[in-house]
Amino acid sequence: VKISEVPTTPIPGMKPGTSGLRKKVEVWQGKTGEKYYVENFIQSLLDTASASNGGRVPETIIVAGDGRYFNDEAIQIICCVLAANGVKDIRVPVAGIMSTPAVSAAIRASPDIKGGIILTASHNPGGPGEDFGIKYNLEYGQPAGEDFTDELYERSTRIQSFKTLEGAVDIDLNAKVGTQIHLTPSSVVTIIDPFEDYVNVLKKCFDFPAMSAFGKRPEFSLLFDGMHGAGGPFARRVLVEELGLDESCLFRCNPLPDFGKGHPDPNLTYAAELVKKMGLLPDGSADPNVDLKQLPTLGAANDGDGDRNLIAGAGCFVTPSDSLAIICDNWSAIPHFAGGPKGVARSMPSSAALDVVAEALGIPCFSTPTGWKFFGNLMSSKELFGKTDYTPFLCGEESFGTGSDHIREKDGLWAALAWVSILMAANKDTPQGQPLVSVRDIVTRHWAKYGRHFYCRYDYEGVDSNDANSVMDLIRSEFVAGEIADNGDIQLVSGEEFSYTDPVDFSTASKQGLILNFTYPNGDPARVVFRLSGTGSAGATIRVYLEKYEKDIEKHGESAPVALKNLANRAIELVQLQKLTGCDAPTVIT
Ligand code: VG1
Ligand code: CO
Repeated sequence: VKISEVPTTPIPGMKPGTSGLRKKVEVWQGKTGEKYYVENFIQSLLDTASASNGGRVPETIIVAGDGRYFNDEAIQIICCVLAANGVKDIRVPVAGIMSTPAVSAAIRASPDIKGGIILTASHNPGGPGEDFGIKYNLEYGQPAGEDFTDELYERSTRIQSFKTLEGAVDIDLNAKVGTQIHLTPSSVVTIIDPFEDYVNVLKKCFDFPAMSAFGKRPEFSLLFDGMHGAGGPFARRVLVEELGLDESCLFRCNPLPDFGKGHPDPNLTYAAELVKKMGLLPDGSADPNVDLKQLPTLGAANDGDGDRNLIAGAGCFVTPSDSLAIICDNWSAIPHFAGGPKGVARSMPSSAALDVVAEALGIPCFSTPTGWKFFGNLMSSKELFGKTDYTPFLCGEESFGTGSDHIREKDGLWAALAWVSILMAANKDTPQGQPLVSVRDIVTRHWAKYGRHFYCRYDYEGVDSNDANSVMDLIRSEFVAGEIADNGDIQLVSGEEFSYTDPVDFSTASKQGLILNFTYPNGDPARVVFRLSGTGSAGATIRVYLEKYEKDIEKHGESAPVALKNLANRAIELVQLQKLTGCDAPTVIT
């Protein structure tokens, strides 16, 4: 094999967003006119990694993907660029597939692994005409921060050549674990076991023998929807092979390049089948015509790369913000949190349900910008910065992301196991043969204790970018910079733009969401947040996050979209969303 240096020209638009770079797969394939898209991006990435490593290319890198269309071809291209640049030890999982949390676990388990290239567009659909993407994780397993991705982007705008191997290279992704393929005399690809490190980490978080015994109780059953993403094989390995649950608990757990033509985003809209199987209507309320006793105790779903989760009980959808707060309140059910979490965090648009639990526990609760990379420093404050240790740490986002410091990514399967643990603890005194304390019981008791944070999100997908920006500009000029004099029924009291200073390394992030604060006639506070998505591949998505606190237990039974309807109407009218974008209704309500 010969290493060649191929001349290339910069390709515009290689700026990673909230989580990696996502584009239509044809763009990555070079079919839209820009040759060498993958090569340009990976060379820029490697140059960035080398620059922060004293000019030396990282010696060991793991390359894995979520199995979406173009996964295998991209792995071959990337391995050639890595080998040609002198990366000595390239690790690729069997079949090229690993969930994002599993990659994070693998990096953490081997101190010699310096980075992880993850081929995924996460919850975006895959297949021809759909999305492909690449994320990069650093040492310690955390997603690369904005300092890294900004530099990568900057390098991509002045790249002149990339290195690769001349001639065809064929890496058999279905070779046995331990197989080595020498790409150059000094670069070798090793096929690794995708599961081992990750399963070991989960075993430390949870009590597997006790969960296995609980799983055998006839009153308990679980339904796990892999949405044909990378999480499926991991669910099989853990739920069936480790915990001994019946095969029938797995639904859509075989990865498919186009996710079975589905949209692998575990929310009320896109996980419609699971939602129905759990006795829920599309708005998340219980279907009155379904007998809840016949349904699974717990339902869970993952996204394309296995880092998101949806949690539901029989006739009970648990919003991600509530799930996070309930896990926090029930920390004693989860061995990883022995002694109690020392810190917790949520993304700013997530509800304040976590905050009230953290306050009761007397622990710090951080509010961060959207995206898991912002939790990394808090979780690693001791190991990387020698500062206050917040571990064990719990964090999450309203976008169906939940996790802890066991790795540095959100973790869909972990969230499902957290709920199995919570159910197990709640039922330690339930006699055999008696109905179990249910997910619904746990949720309603939580609301009774802390009050309910009604929460829901409207997404307006496929909006023209200029129109979306004009909505944001209007909010800025009228409600953040401007004087507010509102006497509406639900009264707008203040507006602000969220910016963040990382408490560990003091880096800053600005323009992270526009917050409108409201007051109901009875004095109850409410909040609406507007943000533009940073994970799309075309056009813009406006996200509208709605939240209202309700102490009165009599009112906790209402469905969230109904309870928040007036607030939504009021906010959407104030910001002239319909007029500026031409959108009459959101494309997703979750
Ligand atoms: C979305 C979510 C955000 C999440 C990100 C990545 O970002 O809102 O909370 O961290 O996706 O999730 P945005 O910018 O589109 O709102 V994943 O599962 O893609 O890694
Ligand atoms: Co994801």
